[in-house]
Amino acid sequence: MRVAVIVVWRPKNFPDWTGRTGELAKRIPGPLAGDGGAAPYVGIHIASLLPRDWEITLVHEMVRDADPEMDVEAVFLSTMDFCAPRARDLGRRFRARGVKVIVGGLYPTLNPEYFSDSADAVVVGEAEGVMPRLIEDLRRGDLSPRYEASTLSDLSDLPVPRYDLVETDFKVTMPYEATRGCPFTCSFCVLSAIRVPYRRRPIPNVLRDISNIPSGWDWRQRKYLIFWDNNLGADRRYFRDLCEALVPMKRIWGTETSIDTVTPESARLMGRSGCRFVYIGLESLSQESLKNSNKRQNKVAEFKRRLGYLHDNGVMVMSIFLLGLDGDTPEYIERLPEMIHEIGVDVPVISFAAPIEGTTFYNDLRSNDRLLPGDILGGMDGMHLVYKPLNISPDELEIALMQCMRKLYSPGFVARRVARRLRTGFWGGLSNATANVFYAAFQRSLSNAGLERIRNRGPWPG
Ligand code: B12
Ligand code: SF4
Repeated sequence: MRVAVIVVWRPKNFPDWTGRTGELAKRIPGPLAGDGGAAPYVGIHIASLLPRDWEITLVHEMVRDADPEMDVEAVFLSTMDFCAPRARDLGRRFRARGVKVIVGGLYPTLNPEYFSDSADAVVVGEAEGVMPRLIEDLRRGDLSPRYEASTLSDLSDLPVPRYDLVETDFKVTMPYEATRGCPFTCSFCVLSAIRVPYRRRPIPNVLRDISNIPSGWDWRQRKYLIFWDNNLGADRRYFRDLCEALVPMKRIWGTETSIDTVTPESARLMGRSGCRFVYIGLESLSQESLKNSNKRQNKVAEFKRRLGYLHDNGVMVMSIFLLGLDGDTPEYIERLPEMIHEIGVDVPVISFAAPIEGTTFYNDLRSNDRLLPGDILGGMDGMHLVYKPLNISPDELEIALMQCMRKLYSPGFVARRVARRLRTGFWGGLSNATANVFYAAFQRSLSNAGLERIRNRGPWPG
């Protein structure tokens, strides 16, 4: 059978999610605009669950748009919420040509009805358990409209992902998965809507995947790897064993973990095993906002000390901050760039909190009539304000986000961040400078595009 696995993303020509059609927005560097750094894990994983004798084309829309005219008999679409309108459009266009459409992922799990006229089958929950029956039904031409995983997937025998199908357009790392889920339930996180217990894969299987490098990859793709997990460090013992197992592999790696998992011991092991960058959702420097978001594991007073453990071991920290949480005031937002610098974040990223359907955050906003009326799915990329904030006006908050981005990536702030890391070593300084130069162009272009969009639109439409 000839099929395509498509990881749906913002198509390059989509009108106004980021305003990238505007002149200023065109200056966003290609790899970042298309999120073309590292491939996601989901596409190569879904492809690995399909029969080996099928002819599979893998399309990551981060690097190229899917072609609805492509010559296939079936497509497997994976989508998050803000890409769902695009997934639905693609689904309709494939179906109009008689191509069978199967949709799965985080958003179809939350809202399968959304795809009722754009998919032949919607997969709710994890893929592994339902795939054998789905494949059989597809072969027989008799798909059911809904496939729902009745049990949690067994992660002990996942096949090696189809690394051989990844487009060479991705710039650096290849993705791996060691754990699934997260022990926490932060109110804005999709995992508070889709509750799955925290699970780990056997470490030998993870190492097996890492060693399965197709010939023809360049040295960077062999050397660098990223664990696209939600919270890799959540099980301390497992994390320690994984780090120890990685030491002899001599790789450079990065991951995501929560701040409470960072201790002198874990940071030392991370450094020793080659971890050089970590993505930590600090989310806010207002303890009030963190408390309201049920992110109790994040203690603002500990941030600086814990980030220091990582820096001491050569690990660069990238962190996202959400603007517009319920404890945020204009004074807090005004001070935020300086506070972020003060705690030592190397690469800060700022966005609005996105109220993902089904989360506690979304439900609270909806029941208090604070959501923007109409269809907000397309605006859920963190760059559009889709709800009424509590302690600041929406118009002020929109401008504040753009200004925060500009300030954090002003030459002065970038220079201070790079200089700080240079003092701890040449390589740390160099990678920090590279990341900051990229992100400066990205965040400044996003903020220019956002301001342009707000100017053209006028006051906040809610
Ligand atoms: C890689 C990644 C990205 C990549 C690409 C996204 C993508 N489409 O994969 C990048 C870096 C671009 C990205 C960006 C963002 N991301 Co992201 N990302 C991830 C990450 C780390 C891994 C995704 C992955 O491959 N998972 C592994 C697969 C196996 O899990 P899964 O997707 O749930 O798939 C299972 C099932 O859903 C199902 N399934 C999935 N697809 C399909 C398809 C078919 C056909 C079938 C049958 C089944 C099926 O089967 C799978 C296996 O059982 C996840 C965290 C995580 N570990 O999931 C966050 C995550 C998805 N991201 C998240 C967020 C918040 C974001 C941002 C909004 C952050 C921000 N504010 O900037 C941005 C997007 C905004 C923007 N830039 O415009 C959230 C939730 C997003 C959401 N809206 O639902 C997550 C869950 C992280 C978190 N815990 O907060 N992200
Ligand atoms: S710690 Fe991160 S992954 Fe876990 S629930 Fe909170 S936001 Fe989601």
